[in-house]
Amino acid sequence: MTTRAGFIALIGEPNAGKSTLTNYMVGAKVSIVTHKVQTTRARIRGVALEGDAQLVFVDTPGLFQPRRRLDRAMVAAAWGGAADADVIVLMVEAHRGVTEGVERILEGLGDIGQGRTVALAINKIDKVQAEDLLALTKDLNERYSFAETFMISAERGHGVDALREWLAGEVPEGPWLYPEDQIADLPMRMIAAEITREKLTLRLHQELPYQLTVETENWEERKDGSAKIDQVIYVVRDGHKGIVLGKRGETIKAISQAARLELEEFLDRRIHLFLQIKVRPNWLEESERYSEMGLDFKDGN
Ligand SMILES: Nc1nc2c(ncn2[C@@H]2O[C@H](COP(=O)(O)OP(=O)(O)OP(=O)(O)O)[C@@H](O)[C@H]2O)c(=O)[nH]1
Ligand SMILES: [Mg+2]
Repeated sequence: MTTRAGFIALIGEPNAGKSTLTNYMVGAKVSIVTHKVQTTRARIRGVALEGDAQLVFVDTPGLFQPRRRLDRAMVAAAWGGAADADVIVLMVEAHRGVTEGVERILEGLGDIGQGRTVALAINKIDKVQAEDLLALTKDLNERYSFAETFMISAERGHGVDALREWLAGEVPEGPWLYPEDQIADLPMRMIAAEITREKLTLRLHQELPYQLTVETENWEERKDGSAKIDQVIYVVRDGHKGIVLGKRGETIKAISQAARLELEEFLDRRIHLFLQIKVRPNWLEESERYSEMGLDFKDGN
């Protein structure tokens, strides 16, 4: 049997639906999703099978104009993911069309896309009318020479099978890159930290989600089959600590419970989750925080 395998980088503006598509392709939640921009911070690989092909989807942070060190490291990670991939899929939101952000990404693709297969996936088609889609497809294809255009709804799974089948034919012949039963290559402690960060992002407002990070500090397997997980939430200000705690600790309690339930479902066992909040005014400038997130600190220079 000739097998095929390759990396498929999903790139696009923040919120385009890259993580939603990754999860749909994998058939499990390997990357966190929120309605807020800049949810994904590092490259997350999720594995899917299509016939004899193993498709390794590389979910990347959204591409935007970076201001802080963290932003720059995220954007560098996204372009790095594209540069290492066999196929690049640019995801554009159907209802937003060609924004300035999309224009900038098309410029970037002028270099990175050279000699690589680049496809266009117009996502969230459930939000627009068919005639708008045709106009957008035409417009984007006049601006860049995409190998193929797909119209999809990553959330509902519309058009996704056609994309997966096409990708299976595009990745090179070769042995599979991961064992057959592996769905992600993120360490469990990192997935666990991401789940907690998702719950924090969903519950907290304004800048706060962007100014915190979560790390799994300790993971203890217990004899009864359960696991005890200790995590630290780093925030930059005392005031933020108060907000994360909430009145009488209600906010952190709700976050902890939501994260624990999802972890239990993911791991199919009982979890004891302990969250601690630490005020660390400078964590956004600490290289160790970046390596914990899977980012290159130097990229932020
Ligand atoms: N209506 C609709 N919403 C979608 C679709 N795909 C994704 N979404 C929503 O769009 C939002 C952003 O989705 P994500 O998958 O987190 O987007 P992302 O591109 O990974 O975002 P970043 O990680 O911030 O770059 C979430 O609220 C999703 O539920 C879709 O096909 N239709
Ligand atoms: Mg994402």
